[in-house]
Amino acid sequence: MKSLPATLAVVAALASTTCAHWTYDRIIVNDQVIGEPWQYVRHHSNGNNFLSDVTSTDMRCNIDGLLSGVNTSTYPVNAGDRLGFTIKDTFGHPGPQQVYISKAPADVKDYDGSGDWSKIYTLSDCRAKDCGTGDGVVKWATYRAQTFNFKLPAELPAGEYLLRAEGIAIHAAQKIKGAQFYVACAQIRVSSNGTGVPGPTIKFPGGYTANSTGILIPQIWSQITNYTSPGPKLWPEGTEEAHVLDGKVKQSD
Ligand SMILES: *[C@@H]1O[C@H](CO)[C@@H](O)[C@H](O)[C@H]1NC(C)=O
Ligand SMILES: *[C@@H]1O[C@H](CO)[C@@H](O)[C@H](O)[C@H]1NC(C)=O
Ligand SMILES: *[C@@H]1O[C@H](CO)[C@@H](O)[C@H](O)[C@H]1NC(C)=O
Ligand SMILES: *[C@@H]1O[C@H](CO)[C@@H](O)[C@H](O)[C@H]1NC(C)=O
Ligand SMILES: [Cu+2]
Repeated sequence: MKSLPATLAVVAALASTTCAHWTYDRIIVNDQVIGEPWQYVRHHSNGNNFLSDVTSTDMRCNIDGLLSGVNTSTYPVNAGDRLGFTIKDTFGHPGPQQVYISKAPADVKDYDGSGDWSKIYTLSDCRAKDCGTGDGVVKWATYRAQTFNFKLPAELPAGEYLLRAEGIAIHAAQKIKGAQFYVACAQIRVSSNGTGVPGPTIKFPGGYTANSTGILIPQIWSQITNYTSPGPKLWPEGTEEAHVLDGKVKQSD
């Protein structure tokens, strides 16, 4: 430990505490934090705890997240809007942030997330100047994030959707089931003239395995020099992973 650079030592210390856990309880629309906690995000019963079994249906919207849709409101947005989530309390472990979307066949309140999911956002390693340089190991753009924003693709067709935030902590990912998944689903009603076909898609469970790239990582997390996130390619085709946190929110009301 003593020989580690100071910044790495801080990250290492944080990785070993249990107060570093989180969940997602509100959405952000065009920089405005919307509503009350759990008003538009399905209130799961897992608190700030993580999931580790990628074969469980809990991977969709967390524990009890498939039941709580009836008690969750659906927020109207436009395709192309800037969306985001608030992180309760802090993204306190090393790893990426991802967002998936899945269209409900009818009212999203009743949707069990068993359909197709496409990935529309990944925030991964940090390549900005303020992440430091030097030893080449991965630094995380998610480090201590409390909010993050991304674009809802303009090509997304109109309809009701589950919008699934997924943070992955990799500090114990050298073992099977060591990766930690922090998951919550918002309900949105999308107005759009878009005619895109989201894909490639995966299912939850099914799309991830315990030994997928980015989930089982043989090397110790603090020494990896690159990171490949699990899941399908980002949609729309050609979308690149983000490497800089966009945590902007308006401070008014
Ligand atoms: C939904 O809300 C009703 C009324 O408050 C409550 O009785 C019920 O248990 C809730 N259901 C879930 C799944 O949270
Ligand atoms: C759809 O197209 C109409 C007509 O061009 C436009 O008025 C409307 O704002 C568009 N809706 C969205 C959500 O982009
Ligand atoms: C990945 O895990 C599955 C099931 O746990 C196993 O069947 C498969 O052989 C593993 N693949 C590799 C490359 O280790
Ligand atoms: C780093 O890249 C290599 C080559 O593409 C890949 O095999 C390996 O899984 C990556 N490491 C991580 C931690 O994603
Ligand atoms: Cu932890």
